[in-house]
Amino acid sequence: MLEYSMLYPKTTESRRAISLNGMWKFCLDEKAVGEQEKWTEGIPGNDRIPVPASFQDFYTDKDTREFTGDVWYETDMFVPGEWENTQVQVRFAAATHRAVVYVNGIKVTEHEGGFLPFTADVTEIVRYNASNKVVVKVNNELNETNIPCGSTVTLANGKKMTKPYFDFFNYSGLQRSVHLVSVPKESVFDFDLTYELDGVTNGTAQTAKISYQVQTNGEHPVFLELFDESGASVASAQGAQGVLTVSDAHLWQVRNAYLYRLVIRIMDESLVIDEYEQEIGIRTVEVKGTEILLNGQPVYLRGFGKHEDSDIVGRGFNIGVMKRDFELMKWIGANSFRTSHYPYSEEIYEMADREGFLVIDEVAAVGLFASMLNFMDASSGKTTAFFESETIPVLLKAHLKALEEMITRDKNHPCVIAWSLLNEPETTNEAAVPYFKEVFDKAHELDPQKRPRTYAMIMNSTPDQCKCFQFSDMIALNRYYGWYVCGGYEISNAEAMFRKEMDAWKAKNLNKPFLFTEYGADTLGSEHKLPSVMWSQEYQKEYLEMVHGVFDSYDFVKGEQIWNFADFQTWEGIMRVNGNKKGVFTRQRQPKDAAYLLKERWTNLPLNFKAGGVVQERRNLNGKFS
Ligand code: BDP
Repeated sequence: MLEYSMLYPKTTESRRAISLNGMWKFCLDEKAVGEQEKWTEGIPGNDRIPVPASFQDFYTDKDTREFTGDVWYETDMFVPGEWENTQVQVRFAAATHRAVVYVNGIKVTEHEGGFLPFTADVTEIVRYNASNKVVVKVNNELNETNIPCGSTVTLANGKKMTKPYFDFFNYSGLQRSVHLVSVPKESVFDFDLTYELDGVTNGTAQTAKISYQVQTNGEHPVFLELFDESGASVASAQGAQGVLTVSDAHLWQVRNAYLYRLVIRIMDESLVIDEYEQEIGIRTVEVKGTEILLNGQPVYLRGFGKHEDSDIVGRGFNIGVMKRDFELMKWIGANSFRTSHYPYSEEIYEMADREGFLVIDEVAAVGLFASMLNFMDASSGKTTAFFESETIPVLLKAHLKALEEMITRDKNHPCVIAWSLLNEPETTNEAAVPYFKEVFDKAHELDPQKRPRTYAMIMNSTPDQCKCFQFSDMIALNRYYGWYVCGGYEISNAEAMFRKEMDAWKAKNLNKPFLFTEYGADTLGSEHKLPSVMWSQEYQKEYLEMVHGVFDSYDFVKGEQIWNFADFQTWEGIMRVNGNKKGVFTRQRQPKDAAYLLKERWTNLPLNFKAGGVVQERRNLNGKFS
């Protein structure tokens, strides 16, 4: 069990949450002297930087952008006097990739892993009704013992540099919100919900049973109450575990969400000791044969692999960009996305709950293939014996901990319909098998709803080579036939190879749904060419017509999430033109030509496309239809 609650900070009758977002003091620790020079009590200089944000893209010099090592942040926080006798915490929604936190010069916590929340209990350390100093040392080095994997090298000039085994810029810092929190001494720590529906018709269930379990740190009784969208109370229950029964329940549906408000209270007679509330959606999710079922109805996923990435703030949570992204996803007819390649900011899941998007929630286990060009290398047969390395046990420990943090944080979001436990690991070697077993078993054990588990499979994880696909409840393929393999005028060969692989999967008769979690072609928003060449907007469309035709030929393919929603920053190199350009939208969130082609297809595909294993009569949805 985790030492800290993963519940999102909220102000309620018993709780207080004060945002510490804003301008923080900031400095780089170029000589790694911070502790020695007592920066723990206050950092040098007078530079200020926004939190939340990645620190990299504000500055005009390259050494700062590429800085690898420790960076320090500092702010002052006023702790109200009336908070004495409560638990006082500082809560970081993320610190990438690891952090040590000091309050008034005293170390209060440290955390490894850059995309999940952690909390420092500062009850005994803070001065009440007074100002207190928070100092955070954040380190952004990459290694093979933490996720995401990569390495850190030292250049001839003595400066350090990261070499990610993944294709996105190593943005870092305090990229998500920070809160000062007061929670009663006796409080709600965690809760689980599972759903059972009876008599489902047209988005309602005659009866919905919500089995719950609430974890508190005290003995007082627990009460639950559920309110509908009009504010009416529709169910209540007493006890730390039990069942809430809702009659004529509105179901949470794809792009048609209905959210109930769950209020959990710990009571002492008529006195509220603690109160926590969260919006929840009533829905079930399961995989049956080759179907993905939501509320028992088959769904076909259409959408994106995304990134948290935008101009200036990098991977920093940007509420405006979040809004724009959801509007674009709605415009284009998407209904889902994968949080490639790390769990996203909590606000994004709240928005997906509200907008009815289906989310495949991915832990940051990317780069488990020791290559900076794994997308190329895997296509050419390179192997790196990754899972044979002696550091694997340490990596596995970090991976399992991140998994526990992610599932605990996200399990009550209706939008989360599946867990992605790795992205593009090297699975051509038996050594991967025991590692996978631990990770997949752990996810099952941690998730009260037992949602489907998957991992995104790299090009050389083919039916004859891959040793691990049996672990997935849904097979998720990342495929680049027509881009890394046989691009341009060779696209007809690409299609033949793609179909050959799909035929081999079909022959295996796995009786599981298949998803494409990645496919795409780099495209420069500036380039047009008739006839097409690779990188032109025309080629991106021709490529999509080819892959859509392949998808539509196989009735077990139950979803398509194109790579990528928008262009995004990567490390620099000959394979990338100021970033990865596979976006359907530019980094500034404007459409490329392919966006209109996708809109035409996705707004016409029925939600239950291919339901019942029948390839339905296909209209011209821009694939090559037979
Ligand atoms: C896959 C990765 C993804 C890359 C993509 C690409 O999962 O992170 O950005 O390919 O090459 O290898 O564009």
